[in-house]
Amino acid sequence: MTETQGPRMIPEPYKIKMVERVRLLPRAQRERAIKEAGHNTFLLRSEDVFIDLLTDSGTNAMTDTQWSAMLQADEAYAGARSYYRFVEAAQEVYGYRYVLPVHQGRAAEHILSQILIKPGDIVPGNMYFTTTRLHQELAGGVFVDVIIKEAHDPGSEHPFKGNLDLGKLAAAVEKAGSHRVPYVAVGAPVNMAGGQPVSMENLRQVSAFCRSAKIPLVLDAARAVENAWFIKEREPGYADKSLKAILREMCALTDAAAMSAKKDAYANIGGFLAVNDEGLYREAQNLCVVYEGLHTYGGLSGRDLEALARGFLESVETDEWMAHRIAQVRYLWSRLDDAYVPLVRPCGGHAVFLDAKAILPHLSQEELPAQSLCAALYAQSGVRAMERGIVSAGRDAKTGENHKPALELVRLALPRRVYTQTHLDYVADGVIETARQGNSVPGLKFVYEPKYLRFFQARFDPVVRSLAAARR
Ligand code: PM9
Repeated sequence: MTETQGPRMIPEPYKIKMVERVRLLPRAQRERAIKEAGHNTFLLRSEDVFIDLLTDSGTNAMTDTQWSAMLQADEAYAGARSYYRFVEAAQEVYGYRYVLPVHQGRAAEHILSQILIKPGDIVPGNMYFTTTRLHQELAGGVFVDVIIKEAHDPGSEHPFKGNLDLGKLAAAVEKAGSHRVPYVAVGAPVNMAGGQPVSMENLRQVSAFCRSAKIPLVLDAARAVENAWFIKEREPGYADKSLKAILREMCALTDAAAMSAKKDAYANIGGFLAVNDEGLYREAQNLCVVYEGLHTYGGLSGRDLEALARGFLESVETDEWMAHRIAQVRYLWSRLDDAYVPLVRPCGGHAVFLDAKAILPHLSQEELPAQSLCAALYAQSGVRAMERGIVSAGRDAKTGENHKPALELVRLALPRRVYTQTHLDYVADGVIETARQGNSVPGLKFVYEPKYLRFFQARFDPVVRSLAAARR
């Protein structure tokens, strides 16, 4: 499907061999469940969720070939055949020289940050990601956002809203001094901006800048195949190239990658840290045994390594998987757009993002509109979504003040190969109805706020407003 053809669905390039029962609780039970979960969708039991769009991370349905590869796993502690298959597949698909398995993306971020960042360093990047920024901060660094301004505007139709602003990047490096910039981080696509892609042209310019400043460029490769799809679709000169070739071209412009393989690789767990520099690889291998396990399994079983190895190869063996995935996300996006639900535009790769500020204009950002909308959507429909606004943004590490992101979003992330068009129609109806009743949705306030990555475990209570305040 091309963009100009609109939201028509294309048939699934697979058929279903095994199913898992889901059930829709009655409304009164859903209201009780979300209250018991402290109005945080992360704290719901999954059996109480009808359609689970919390995340596309590790929630994918694997192919029969991935499952059968798992049976052939070598579970040796050291030097397992499965390890070599994993490394060779990752090298073939992503092209980096050295690949270190880790249990998931944040483990790669942890090891990389511990090795490269020294207290007082800055790390420029295209919009923060929760776990990435935290590991940079725990290592003593400060994240500096250098994404283009359009990324902070949900209504901007810029085709590559994930792009880095070269001017902002150069200014940040100039201000800190290049010796205080251990690396530049590029997420492609940018999760927190709405799954918005980075163009090859921009990657090329950023890469040239980093190489001339002798600063390594590190790719967050979690959904890089999705980014390759957008380059193919939107950037002149790429329409006839395979996703595999585009992905390799993207990676070749960077020096290393932190990878959460729970997304593009259609697996349930896993990740890697990939680098071209041998010295960095040796240091990473060494920290791996401290935090993850031996460098030939990195916290993963042989079964996981096998599923991942197949997953890497299958993610780019045909463009059909991605064509269908993007069509599904666009279908849901278009149904909501047709009903005038405020959304992040244009439609991104892995999820549909609702503009909670616009849907609940009666709430101030301190009343946590996106968190409130997530809770209301679950109560209305049994659909689980994720807050991506002020709660996710957390507090400034130095001042303790809340970060106040311009984007206050609810994310409906689509697990790969899990839900059907009928499920998406149900979700659309639930969102439309929740948005329609928007002004009756109460705000929320923290009653428990953990120190790190608060969105995962925080608890909330509804804000009770006086009648006079509600009328204002
Ligand atoms: N992303 C997501 O739902 C998992 C939970 S939310 C923290 O979007 C990027 C771009 C990600 C990501 C996880 C990680 C961390 C790094 N980069 O969850 O540790 O989207 O495997 O990866 C989630 P892990």
